[in-house]
Amino acid sequence: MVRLFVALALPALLKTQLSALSGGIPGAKWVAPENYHLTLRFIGEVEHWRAEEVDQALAAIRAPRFELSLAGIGTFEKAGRVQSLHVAAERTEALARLQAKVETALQRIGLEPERRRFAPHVTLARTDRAETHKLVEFVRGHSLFRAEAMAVEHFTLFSSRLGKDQAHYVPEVEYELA
Ligand code: 3AM
Repeated sequence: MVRLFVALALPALLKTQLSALSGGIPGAKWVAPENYHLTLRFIGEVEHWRAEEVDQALAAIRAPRFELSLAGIGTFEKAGRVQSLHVAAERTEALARLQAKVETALQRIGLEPERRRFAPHVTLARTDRAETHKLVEFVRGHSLFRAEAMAVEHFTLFSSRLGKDQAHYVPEVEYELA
C-alpha cells in the first residue's frame, strides 16, 4: 500500500519566506519547510495497482500554467478548536479548474468523491494543542501577509510516510502544465 496526495510543490524561496512565519505559539507543531505544499486532492492509502491508475489518470490531464498568489492567514476548526493554521491561496479560476480536473480524473477511475469544499491553503502548523490567545494573536499579527505570485508549471503526485514527528513527503511524479 502507498499513501498518496496530489499537490502543488512550492519554490524554495517561497518556502523560506513561509518558514519565517514559524514560531511564537506554544504547543503548535510547525510543518517542516521542506513539507510545505498546496494540496489539490488527498487520496490516502491505495494498492500499488491503484497508484498506477492514479498516475495514468493524472498524466492525461491537460491544463494551462498559471500564477498563484498566497495571501492572508487562516485556520481550520473542529468542534470549536483550531486544528491547523495556514496561509491561504487566492482561489483563482485557473487553480479551481485544475483542482476540478484532478477531482474528475480520480472519480473517473473509481475513487470516492472528495466531499469537502476546496479551500486552497498551505498548512503552517497543527494547532490542536496550541495556546488559543497566542494563536489569535498570530492570525491578527500576520493577516496582511502576502507572498509574491509564483508560476505554477506542474502539479505533483506525492507519497507520504507518516512519521512520529513529521510526515515524510516524496514527490513521485510531476505532471507538466501546458
Ligand atoms: O494540505 P494539508 O496540510 O492541509 O492533513 C493532510 C495534509 O493536508 C491531509 O492531506 C494533506 C497531505 O497529507 N490529510 C491527511 N489525512 C487526510 C484524510 N484522511 C487528509 N485529508 C483528508 N482526509
